[in-house]
Amino acid sequence: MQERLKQILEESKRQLQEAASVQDAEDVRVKVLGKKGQLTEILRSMGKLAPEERKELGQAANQVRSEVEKMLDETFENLKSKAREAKFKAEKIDVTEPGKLYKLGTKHPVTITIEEISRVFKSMGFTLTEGPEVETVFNNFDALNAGPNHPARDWTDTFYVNDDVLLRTQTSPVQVRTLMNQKPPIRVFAPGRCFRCDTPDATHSPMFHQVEGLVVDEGITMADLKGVLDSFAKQMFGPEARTKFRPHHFPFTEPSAEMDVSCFKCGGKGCKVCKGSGWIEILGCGMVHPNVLKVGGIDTEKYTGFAFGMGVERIAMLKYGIDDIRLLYENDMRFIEQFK
Ligand code: 2U9
Repeated sequence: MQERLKQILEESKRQLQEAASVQDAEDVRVKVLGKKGQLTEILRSMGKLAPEERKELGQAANQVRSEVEKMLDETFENLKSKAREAKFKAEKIDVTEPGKLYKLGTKHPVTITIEEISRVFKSMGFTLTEGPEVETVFNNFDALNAGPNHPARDWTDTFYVNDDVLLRTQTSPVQVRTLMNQKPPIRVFAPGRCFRCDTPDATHSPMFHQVEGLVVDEGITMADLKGVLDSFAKQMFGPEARTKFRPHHFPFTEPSAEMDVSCFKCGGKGCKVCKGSGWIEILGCGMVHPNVLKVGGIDTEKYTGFAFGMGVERIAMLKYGIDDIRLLYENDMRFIEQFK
């Protein structure tokens, strides 16, 4: 038996020296010390021996077991550290290698313009609001005091989904929703995509963007409208910008006006950009018609309001000197990249 123990020890030693992987060493452990391992069997069979023999053999077997365990520990540690080293070698990172150059995209001029307009109105305490592009005919026309025969309702001007649903022709329905869901004081602006049945040309596109705004509170007058919109023009086009208001007509406002800003190219002397007039039309505005306030259940004796609307593409084209609206939608990177 002593001879067998010696043999197990020698064999384990040799096999562990030859072990090339953690699995090889584990196989040796199972073969010698596992449930049915060579040494385990010997230890188990010792119960049958005479006490004298048992003691002697027990000591020898335990000695072999502790030596095998020690060798196993060393081999495992050794193999694991070798595996770690090999892994580090394989995953070595050359920190001096030049990085990949990723091409950074740029913001679209319409996005830049919406962000600039938004910054100005946010600074004046307006809250950004959004709404669906597919709207009800009620929110887009009826609520805005556009009578049943209003020309804009014509199917040739509007993309109808069915008799009651359409693609919004302006962002006004967003403010209609606000009027119906909120109580004054209201101070919101709504940027977004709009749709009209227009054949594309240098100044028209069937899809375009607007920013509209709405203020409703006690004691709001035309002076508030002029103050806010003059301040907007100065923040958007520079502190030297002047504004003037010309009477106009919209069904949803009364009185209504269009606002011109002094030409930011020539300062008002007259040039190609302002077509010699010194003024550039940039938005429409007015005091909210009482019929529109009533849709939101607002007491028109107590509250008044003003509203405005502007075409984003028009402002972007004026600011960046773009002479054809279609350039904005062609996705030509050589064009887009100029607006960094
Ligand atoms: C509510 C009440 C009033 C929004 C307004 C304009 C004047 C306007 C045009 C500018 C150029 C549209 O893109 S454009 O063709 N818009 O002139 N929009 S006042 O008035 C509202 C909106 C909602 C509830």
